[in-house]
Amino acid sequence: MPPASRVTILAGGVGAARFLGGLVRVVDPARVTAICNVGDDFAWNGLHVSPDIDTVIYTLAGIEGEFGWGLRDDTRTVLDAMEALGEPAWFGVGDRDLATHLTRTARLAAGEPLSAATAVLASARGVASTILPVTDDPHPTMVVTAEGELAFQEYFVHRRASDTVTGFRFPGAEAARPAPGVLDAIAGADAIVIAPSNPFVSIDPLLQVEGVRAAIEAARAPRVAVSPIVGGQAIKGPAAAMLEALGHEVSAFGVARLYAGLVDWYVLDEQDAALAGAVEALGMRVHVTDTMMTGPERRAALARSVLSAIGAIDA
Ligand code: FO1
Repeated sequence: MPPASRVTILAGGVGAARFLGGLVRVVDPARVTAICNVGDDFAWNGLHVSPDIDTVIYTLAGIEGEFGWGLRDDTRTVLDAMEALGEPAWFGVGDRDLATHLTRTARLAAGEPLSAATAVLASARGVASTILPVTDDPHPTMVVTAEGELAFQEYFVHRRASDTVTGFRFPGAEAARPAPGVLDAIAGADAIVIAPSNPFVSIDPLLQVEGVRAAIEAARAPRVAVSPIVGGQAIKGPAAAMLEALGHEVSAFGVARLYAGLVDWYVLDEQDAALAGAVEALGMRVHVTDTMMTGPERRAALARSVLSAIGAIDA
């Protein structure tokens, strides 16, 4: 690829982190910018936890936990001790992960914006890519369910995504401004990738921040989305259940419809090759490839395949 190529990726949780892990094996990591969702952020015992940012940093540093989040081989001495004190322990913060949350919270308390604290944490882990929160402002995702409105981690971790979802609310969206570097990373990119992330709770919160959707629409670079749904099922998480509950087709096509007008290309897994015509009819070009990211080689192969399809690297 030309040495100057810059790739900007809209990132949610584990799926995005895995794609990024492959991406930095095929392009210069320093030319990669991840714009991360902060809708999952929450206060854990007074500490500011940014799960999607940390998942991306840990994965790029090669130290992510066995389920894709948290730190590998982390211990839970503090969590166990808190549980013994009668405190809730449904959110599994490990001992070494705690260091990240303490550092972030201290920096925020000292007046640094989240983007600055994130840069410090990424650099300390040896991550050469630019990791940006989409906004420095509070921008939580609220999940609307039959049981009422739930903060994202309450819905996802505490209640194990068991409630039927009827919608989402982003109470911070109107006031949220893009973090420094976000709009430039979109405007200056040579390729823009929407990661195989949940369209409702990972990608939509990014698009809700003022100027982000417009910047993508105006971008000169090819824009590509990778389907997070394969064979009618989410690779990870509640995306398929959300599609169904909200009345969308539970398929890669159902997600493609949400991105119509926003991307030039859509990437389908080989299992979903039969959907290519329907997706093309939405006005997107289709690339069919193996999107299962079960190891470092397959992740790199997917990134290479996607970037070469859209002409951002030589095949
Ligand atoms: N996900 C879980 O399913 N259970 C947990 O106990 C949990 C703890 C946790 C701690 C730190 C962190 O950065 C992420 C954590 N996650 C956990 C993942 C988190 O809920 C993410 O929001 C989701 O993976 C969606 O991206």
